[in-house]
Amino acid sequence: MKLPLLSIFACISSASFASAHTIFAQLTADGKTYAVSHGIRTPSYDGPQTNVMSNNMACNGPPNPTTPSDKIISVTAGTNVSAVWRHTLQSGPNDVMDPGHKGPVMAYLKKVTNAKTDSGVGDGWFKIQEGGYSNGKWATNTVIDNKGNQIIPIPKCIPDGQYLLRAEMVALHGARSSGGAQLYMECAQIEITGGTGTAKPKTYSIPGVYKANDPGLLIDIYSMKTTSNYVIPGPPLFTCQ
Ligand SMILES: [Cu+2]
Repeated sequence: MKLPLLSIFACISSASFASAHTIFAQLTADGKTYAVSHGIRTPSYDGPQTNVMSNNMACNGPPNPTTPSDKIISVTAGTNVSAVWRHTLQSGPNDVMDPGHKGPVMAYLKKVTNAKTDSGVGDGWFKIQEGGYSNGKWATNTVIDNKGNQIIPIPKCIPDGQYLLRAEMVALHGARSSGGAQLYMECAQIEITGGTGTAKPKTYSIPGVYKANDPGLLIDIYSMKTTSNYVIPGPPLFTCQ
């Protein structure tokens, strides 16, 4: 008698998670909030990537095919931008993601020649923002509480030019088994001005920054305590000196 009941419960709970994924839908930069999908390669389906070795780790893609954008958003170096996350492209600020989706939040930049056409796949990425777990609260829940806004400081010391801005949220509710982490990411096409260009960030490849068995991706979050230490996946955070 117990097995069918458990199966039914598993179906219901995974269905509720499936309906509660998320998309980096729009960008706020230099005080302006752009329209949904303006300058961002958004998918119509809000599903995750789960294979960290896939090229679709860079800027999303099948099974969540993205739509190209012919827009580039101008961003001033040394300011904060906000990646705005929504459950779907039609959702509002109170529907960001199921709060049961708990995990780290990160942002990366890649300098490119043409932000409209560069696939993002391969070397060139550096991490400019990250949040993990502190005092019992996950960075994803901070974004949800902040109406979907992921605040990302754009370094002052990098060179001007076109970049891809990759914002990412990771949900670890299924991460007890390898490949169970759900990674959500989209790439915005931006042009940075006002940078000093004094720094040359060390860069990394996507795919490549994550391994399926990274301690931050293969983890039972339900066994964690308020004081538990959590290791954010990916390369070290780049900061200006
Ligand atoms: Cu989900």
